Amino acid sequence: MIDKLSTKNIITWCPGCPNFMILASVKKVFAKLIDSGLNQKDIAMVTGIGCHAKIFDYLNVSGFYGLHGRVIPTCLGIKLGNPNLKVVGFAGDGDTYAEGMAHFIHAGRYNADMTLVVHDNQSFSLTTGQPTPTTQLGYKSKASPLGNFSCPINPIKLALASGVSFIARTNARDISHTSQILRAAIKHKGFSFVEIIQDCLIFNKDMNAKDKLMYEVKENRDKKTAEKLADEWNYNDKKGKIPIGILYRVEKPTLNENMRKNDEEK
Ligand SMILES: Cc1ncc(C[n+]2csc(CCOP(=O)(O)OP(=O)(O)O)c2C)c(N)n1
Ligand code: SF4
Repeated sequence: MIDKLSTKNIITWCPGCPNFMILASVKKVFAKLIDSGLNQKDIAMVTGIGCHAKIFDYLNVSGFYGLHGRVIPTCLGIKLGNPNLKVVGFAGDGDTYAEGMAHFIHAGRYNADMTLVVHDNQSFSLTTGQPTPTTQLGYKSKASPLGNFSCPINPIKLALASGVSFIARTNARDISHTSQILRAAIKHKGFSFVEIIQDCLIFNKDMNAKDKLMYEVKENRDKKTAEKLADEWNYNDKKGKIPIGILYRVEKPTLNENMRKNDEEK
């Protein structure tokens, strides 16, 4: 099955880039879903623009190679147009938390049944390493020669505040754990957000190699515990612990269910 998900396109990620591991995890999950009865044609993928987005060229899945910052609204449009599709968006941290930030917040409120996978390398890598909203203070690049002046945001806390119903974090290098979490995210009824910590081997290398800080948590359904887990790492340094796994999950009506209900009540 995995072979049917591959394309003949030449992969242009830098050798050793953890995006290769993310691609392997996604193929594993899609292959399992298809083996258990999902039609390959019923998966729709959306990407932004960035190194992460090249995954579109390497996966034999229908979809939309979208605009930078617009992964979420594109996914939403596809889901509203055909609620039977499994819609999965792949975005960068620059993509999601800079130009796409408003969409991320509203996605939590809407709770459409779709999945957002953020390849977080704390850098705008395709455009040669400018700081993104998750880049650490002081990071020097061509675009920030005096060092980054702004504190990073914490996307897990933001997702909690926005009402996201499934929030998870994984390590790109751990294919087995990442594919397990992605599978749970895709099966979740509602908006699922998976942040994949993905080192960039070329830009913002100071933030790489955090594997030793990471530890797996059991699926958590308690909001207060989720807030504590979110606070354990601030994206600004390589201190503290970095919890990975399903950090928060709650069941609530999806956008399509709410729309149907309002329609029936008319
Ligand atoms: C609407 C729009 N804004 C900005 C750009 C320029 N742009 C293309 S890729 C990119 C950086 C991507 O960074 P990120 O989303 O973090 O992904 P990465 O390359 O790190 O995977 C930017 C700013 C664009 N192509 N289109
Ligand atoms: S620039 Fe960074 S994120 Fe992009 S392919 Fe190379 S290693 Fe991967």
